[in-house]
Amino acid sequence: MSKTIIVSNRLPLQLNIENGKVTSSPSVGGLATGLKSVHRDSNGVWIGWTGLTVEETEPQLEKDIETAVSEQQCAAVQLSQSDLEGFYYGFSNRTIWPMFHYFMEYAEFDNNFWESYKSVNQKFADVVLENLEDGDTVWVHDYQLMLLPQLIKEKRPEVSIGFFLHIPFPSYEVFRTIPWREEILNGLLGADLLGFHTYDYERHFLSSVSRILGHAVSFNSITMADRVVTVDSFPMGIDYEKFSAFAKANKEQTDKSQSELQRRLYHHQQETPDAKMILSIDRLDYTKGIANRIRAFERFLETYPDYVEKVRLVMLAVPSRSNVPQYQLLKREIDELVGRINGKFATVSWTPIWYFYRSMPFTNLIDLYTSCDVALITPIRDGMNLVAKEYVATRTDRTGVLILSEMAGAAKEMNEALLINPNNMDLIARTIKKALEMPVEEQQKRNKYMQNRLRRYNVEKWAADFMGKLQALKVNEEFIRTKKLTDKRLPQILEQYNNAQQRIFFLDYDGTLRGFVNDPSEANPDEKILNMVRRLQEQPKTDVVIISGRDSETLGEWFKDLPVTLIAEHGVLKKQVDGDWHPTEAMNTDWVPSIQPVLQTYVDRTPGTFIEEKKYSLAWHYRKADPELGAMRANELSNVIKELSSNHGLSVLSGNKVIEIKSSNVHKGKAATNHILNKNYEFIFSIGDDWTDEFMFHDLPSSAITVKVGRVNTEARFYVEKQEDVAGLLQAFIQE
Ligand code: ADQ
Repeated sequence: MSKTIIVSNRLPLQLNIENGKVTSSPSVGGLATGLKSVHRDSNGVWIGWTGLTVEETEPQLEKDIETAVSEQQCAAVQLSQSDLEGFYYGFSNRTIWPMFHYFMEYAEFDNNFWESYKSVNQKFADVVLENLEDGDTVWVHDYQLMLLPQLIKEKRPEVSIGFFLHIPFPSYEVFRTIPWREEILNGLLGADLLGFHTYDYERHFLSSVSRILGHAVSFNSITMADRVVTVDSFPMGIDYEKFSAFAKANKEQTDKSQSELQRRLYHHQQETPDAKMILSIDRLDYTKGIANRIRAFERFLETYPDYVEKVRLVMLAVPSRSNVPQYQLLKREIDELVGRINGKFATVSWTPIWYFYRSMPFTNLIDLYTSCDVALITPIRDGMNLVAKEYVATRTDRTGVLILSEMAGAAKEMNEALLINPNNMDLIARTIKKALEMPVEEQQKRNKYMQNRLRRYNVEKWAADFMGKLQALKVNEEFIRTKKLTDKRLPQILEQYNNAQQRIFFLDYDGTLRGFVNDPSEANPDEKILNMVRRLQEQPKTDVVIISGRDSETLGEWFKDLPVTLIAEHGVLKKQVDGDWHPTEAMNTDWVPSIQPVLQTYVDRTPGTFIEEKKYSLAWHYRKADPELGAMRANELSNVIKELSSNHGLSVLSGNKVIEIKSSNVHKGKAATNHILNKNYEFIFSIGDDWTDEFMFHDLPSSAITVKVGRVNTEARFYVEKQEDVAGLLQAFIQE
């Protein structure tokens, strides 16, 4: 049975070694919960690091550790102390983490970190490949493993691979400054499906791919030479039922069963029934805006002194990455700030900030979530932020107010929260006041909306959605693969070719016979192409037609020495061997003077674009324009022309980085079928790469051998992976 392999930096387990005995228990993090069914039901394997370095592992315990790990359906990647330094504390957390969170000034570009990142990604790849069987699916998680998809794809191209990034993907302007940007993008593009928390991160990623690697991006798919990669957003949820059930149980517990923390919190509420508590929970990380939050709380107390002794900030900071210098600095800054503010405002009976710097058991988290009237979550940048969602989920009576930074991915889904800019202290101070004074009905109304959404789109749904999409892509990919023109299929086609009395080839030019170049005027055929076409034409009983969107002058000039038929401008003009150019239909060009100026305004506004004037059509080329601006303007232009064209009977064709306008009812399909009318071709072959060739594939008789260059959706019966494969294919029909 095929299984799913999940890969993340850390394994979802806790190893306990006591008196030489190793045991393991599953850990309960959000990701582990969400992926439980993917992991357990498919008999899957989770691959990652145990948390113990090679140096920390006593040799006599190695076997027991392996057994304990495999009991949790996991497999370990062995990391040394120096791997950890370079790969984890180094490249992951001193280069990628700050860059992707827009803390560029914290980022270090160190080649040793990069080398370590590469070699550890390779270690992960080795363990994945060892565990991989036919039909398996691989799901890779997060920024520590961005090279892994490619490392797996290279070795096992048929394996379906998903990747999810848990942190933001930064804007192109930031990402482009990373010295290893191409390698990182190529690493990620080994996946078939790439998931992000929000559409913005997805957009940033697509923009980087298109600008840095130059791949064609359309909507949410990236067309590479031989594959299509899909990109989508999947906002991660939480285990809603768990949080809400624990919160209910917390309310119902007796004095005895209460935790120490809960007792303290309760005591505080009893003593000062009017006082309110504001909660702040995060890992101690500079992205979380903890210092800003404390300062904003100070501003609040200064601006609204009536609240002194009436409000307390309960702040939990979980120790994190304390080996990284920036985190040590931050720790010091927070300690000092808390000390200063407590010193400034404290009274005999009141301290404004309760500060805990430690990890807490789950039940204590629930104690805090359920006891606090307001949650103040103000990251400077955050991929998603699950704490915000958890707080709302635990408010079983629907009271409580969430103040949330706009810069957290969660803000995109939690519009009913009080959204703030984490750098605006006055705004945060005002919002704290607003939250404290919000009527209960309003609190409940807002939380109701958010709870409904969180309950519906929980973490399991998130995982199922991602896997569902990956599965759908796999099925589609398998279907497409059935059309691949493999060496196995070719003999049958050659047999038809050999048995036929009359044969004809329709060959598209750009993207088919010739690869794309930036300047279309420099794409003239070289000797190799001319030779091949000549020799194909020389085969007995064989005709060759070059059928292209090019203008007749260019096509005529390029192929002037070859005895082939030429069809230019997408079927508008035809030139038989030794004949002149003639329109294939009665062509009308009355529309040109009114449409030309419209195109001109697009050239003026879009640097790098130009108009090509053909005999019966106009083309607007944007290959050299900024890819996103070009695509946007192309879309706009095509809508404008469609509106204008109804009186003229025009059609607008979107080709590869070109918009072509011409009279309707003329296209390659019509031209090709007219050409074979009343002739007795027993073998018809047509090949092309773009949308305009689909007319040929559609209109030619169903017995025709129609071949698409590239594996995107097509009406053709077959496809070849890339332009470079075309010569080899045509060569098969050339017999000495
Ligand atoms: P984090 O940066 O770790 O995650 P977050 O999403 O808030 O941030 O998740 C923290 C988790 O830790 C929560 O589930 C919370 O309950 C738990 N937690 C917090 N304090 C704790 C404590 N003291 N003891 C035990 N558990 C505690 C990264 C990205 C986020 C993204 C997540 C998930 O930075 O943006 O939301 O991954 O994709």
